[in-house]
Amino acid sequence: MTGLELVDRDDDGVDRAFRADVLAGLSQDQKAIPARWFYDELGSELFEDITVQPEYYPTRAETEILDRCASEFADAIGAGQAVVEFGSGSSVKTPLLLRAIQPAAYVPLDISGDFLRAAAADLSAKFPGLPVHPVEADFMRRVELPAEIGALPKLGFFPGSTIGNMVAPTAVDLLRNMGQTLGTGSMLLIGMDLVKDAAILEAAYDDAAGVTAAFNLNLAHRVNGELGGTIPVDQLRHVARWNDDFARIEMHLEAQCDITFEVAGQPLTMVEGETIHTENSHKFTARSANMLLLCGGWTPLKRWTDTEDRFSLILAQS
Ligand code: AVI
Repeated sequence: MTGLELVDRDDDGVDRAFRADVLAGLSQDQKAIPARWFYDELGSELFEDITVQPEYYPTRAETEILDRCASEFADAIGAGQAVVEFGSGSSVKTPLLLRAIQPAAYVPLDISGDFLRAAAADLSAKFPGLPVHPVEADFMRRVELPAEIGALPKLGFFPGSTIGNMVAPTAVDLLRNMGQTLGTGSMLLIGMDLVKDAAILEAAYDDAAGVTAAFNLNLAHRVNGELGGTIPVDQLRHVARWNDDFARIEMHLEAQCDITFEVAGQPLTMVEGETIHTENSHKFTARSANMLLLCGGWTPLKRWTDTEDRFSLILAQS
């Protein structure tokens, strides 16, 4: 998710939005950097690696649902839909859905042209007769869909529980924008990870192989590499903790001693134990998921979970 084509860079090639987010976030009492900045090339590779770690169950659980409940998806959704995927499809999940429901067209939507073209080519090869219309756009906003799919019924597909990485107002805005993009009467199939034992959740975000730690620390390396930062990365440690009040896993980078550094010429300090908050991953109950969807203008129709009740896929209508 490098988003090369839509990036606004200054004369030195620095991504202006990245610098603004990092400088604003590091000047707060609780230092923070938005999670969207994890996904440079290395961060995207590390994320792919996270999804196959034994402790990280969401990808396997969601894939299991798509595989096991294929005929139920077909019954609930019906054939002939234009499937609009928010974020380019991964190699496994999207084909499972497309095979299950036999759509009339597939529209991958992503801010990164590179990811988009790769996903579109991959899907075209797997489904030779299926019209594929990639759209390069920021799916957090309302998007104009290709004219070719204008007359078709629409199914939005938003797997992975990426909605969980947003605080409630942002999630509601996104759901409302998805409704506007897809139109009244359209459907949405959305992945939402479930609340469970804190130990299972914390392990999923702090795997024994250290891949999630590397993913988190890569953000500090990225700040150093792209914003002339001098963060002593080896003095930060990855922390993943369950916040029960907000039903979310939080990832932080914690200073192991007092440190001073610069970012884009700005002097900064952290005392021992102070953290940079880098990600929220909200977990849902059936009720809280329904509530969020309703706030976003979607009526839940049906819900599937994996055999161990770890993850849910919800079908909703606008
Ligand atoms: C992309 N997103 C749904 C992942 C999650 O589980 O919240 C990101 C992630 N962060 C650490 N591990 C995975």
